[in-house]
Amino acid sequence: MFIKRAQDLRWSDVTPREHYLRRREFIQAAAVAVAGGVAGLISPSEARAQGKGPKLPNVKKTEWGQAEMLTPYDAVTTYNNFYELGIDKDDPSRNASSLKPRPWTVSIEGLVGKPGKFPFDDLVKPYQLEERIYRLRCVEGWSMVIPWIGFPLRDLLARVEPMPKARFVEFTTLLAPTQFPGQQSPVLDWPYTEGLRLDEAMNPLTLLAVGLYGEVLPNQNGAPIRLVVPWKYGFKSIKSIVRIRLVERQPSTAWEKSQPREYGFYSNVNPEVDHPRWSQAKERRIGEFLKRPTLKFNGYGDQVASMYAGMDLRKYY
Ligand SMILES: Nc1nc2c(c(=O)[nH]1)N[C@H]1C(S)=C(S)[C@@H](COP(=O)(O)O)O[C@H]1N2
Ligand SMILES: [Mo]
Repeated sequence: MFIKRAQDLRWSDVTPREHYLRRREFIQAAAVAVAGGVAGLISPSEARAQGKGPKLPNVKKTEWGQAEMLTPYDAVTTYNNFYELGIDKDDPSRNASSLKPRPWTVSIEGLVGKPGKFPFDDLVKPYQLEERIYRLRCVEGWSMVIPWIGFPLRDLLARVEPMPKARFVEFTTLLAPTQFPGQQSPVLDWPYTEGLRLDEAMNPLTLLAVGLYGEVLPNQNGAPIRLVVPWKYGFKSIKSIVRIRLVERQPSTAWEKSQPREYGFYSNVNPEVDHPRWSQAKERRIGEFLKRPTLKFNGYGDQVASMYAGMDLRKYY
């Protein structure tokens, strides 16, 4: 999101760096598209064979996204935003092995009847893993279609019994500068944090992902467990989660702290509300050449729009 600058730099100082980065990203995106083949995109039936890592057993197929063409595995796993592993798109895959996703513990705390520190396997064991093909729209103006594997966050929340006072959920990424070289520079106020309103967290679309393309989640995609909130800009889908806390007040988020005018708490995909520095009306689907129009709520309005009835989405961006 082009924020790799010292606090004291002025607008005029950073513009050339941004142009440079955007050009670089375009070139990288084009290279990824070529690597994915002429058409760039693949059908769900072609997709199963794509993964290269350990397979996840007993995954239930679902109807989600079956009509979509998928972004090739190589693009999904080499064109990433994961600032803990570096700020360029190819850094996370290059630096992926520095992250140790096992053993891993997720602490669930705050306003819940049954808090606990859950070793990864215990956390996941009760749930039937399912595959859901979701669109992911990055605030930078590109998008992908990814076959995620996971389970609804609401099932985990039900298990820990939220108290009536709980209104928001805060998520935190692992803080470990030895595993995450990016945390050795103050690019963001580490650890990365994100938040959802409780009804957003309980929405059936909101997924905790532990895999993609039939395999265990690659480190660069947020191993071992990350959020996927498909109607919001990609940065809400926080990676490598170690803490989930239920709270009464709206939590602050890493991007809001960094650039409050640019990145709000809600960050619903919305072509009608531009980013202060660029339009959000269109997007480039990685693997395609022409831009396509961006859909409100990333096309998931039927499932989520009612949560925002009566809210001014320009104010609550
Ligand atoms: N902890 C953490 N989570 C993160 C990020 C990050 O830098 N750190 N980047 C976000 C952004 S901007 C996007 S677009 C998505 C990208 O997910 P992907 O690499 O799996 O496609 O992850 C999001 N989650
Ligand atoms: Mo993003």
